[in-house]
Formats: sequence, structure tokens, C-alpha cells
Amino acid sequence: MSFLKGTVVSLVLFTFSHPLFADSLQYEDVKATPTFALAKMGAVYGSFKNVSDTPLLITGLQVDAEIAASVELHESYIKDDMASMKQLNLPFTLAPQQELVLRRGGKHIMLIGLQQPLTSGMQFQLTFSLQDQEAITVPVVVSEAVQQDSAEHKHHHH
Ligand SMILES: [Cu+2]
Repeated sequence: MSFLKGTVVSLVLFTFSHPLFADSLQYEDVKATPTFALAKMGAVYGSFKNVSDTPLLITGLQVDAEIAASVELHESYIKDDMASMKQLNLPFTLAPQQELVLRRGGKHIMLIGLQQPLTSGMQFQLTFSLQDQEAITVPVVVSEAVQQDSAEHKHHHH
């Protein structure tokens, strides 16, 4: 009955990504960078916007155990000409209409304890736990084409 099983799985995924939840958190360009074979960490970039009228609290981040052991929100910074990064504590609050842009050299989502290298074209799910709301599962594609922390950062505003 593998056909039936497949159907159930797709229904579950559909439920989690139902447009209903896009009412509060919208996302775009969610991508992870490819890693080298023995990498233990990977980064996810993209844009996340609270399009609701109330603050949105991101209380947790999860990824498939087959992808990585844990997920953290990080911020890169330069100190004494050295690039470094720190973990940002959750919950992370997005004010109404506030956008969280994750990009190289800035805030990013860190996958820690990679179980396998991330290769171009791979896809996986990242789950955002939200206070007082259903969790949102966001599809992530592994791609070289991630947002750069540069002036020509081309994000379309409406
Ligand atoms: Cu990091």
C-alpha cells in the first residue's frame, strides 16, 4: 500500500504549508548554501515577514533529524577584522509588518551537526514554532544563489 502511504504524507505536508498560515508569516527565497563533504554546519538564508497586525514570536526552529541535529538563529559580525557569529536567543520577536532578512554576513539560520553534506538541488523542511499559533513548515532548497549582504540586495517591495 505504498501509494496510500504516499498520499497521507503529501496531505500532511499540504496541511503544514497551507496558505492560511501565510497570513502571519510570509517567506521567500529560502535557500541553504551547499557545503563540503565533511561539513558539520550549514546556513539558511531568506526573507521572513510578519504580515499580521500583531507581534509574532518565533519560539523554536526544527529540521529533520536526517538533515541536522539542531537549528539556531545566528548573527555574523566583524571584530578585529575577524568574521565571527553569535547565537540569538529565542523567542525572536517580529513586530507587525517587520521583515527578518537572513543573508550572508548578517543574520542566518545555522544547521548544527549536519548528518550529510548539503548539495545543490537538495530540499528539506524547516519548521518555525510560533507562540499561540500553528508551527509553519518552510521548504528550503540548497542553492548557490543566496542573498548577498550587499547594496544591490534586490528585494522587491510592494
Ligand atoms: Cu552561524
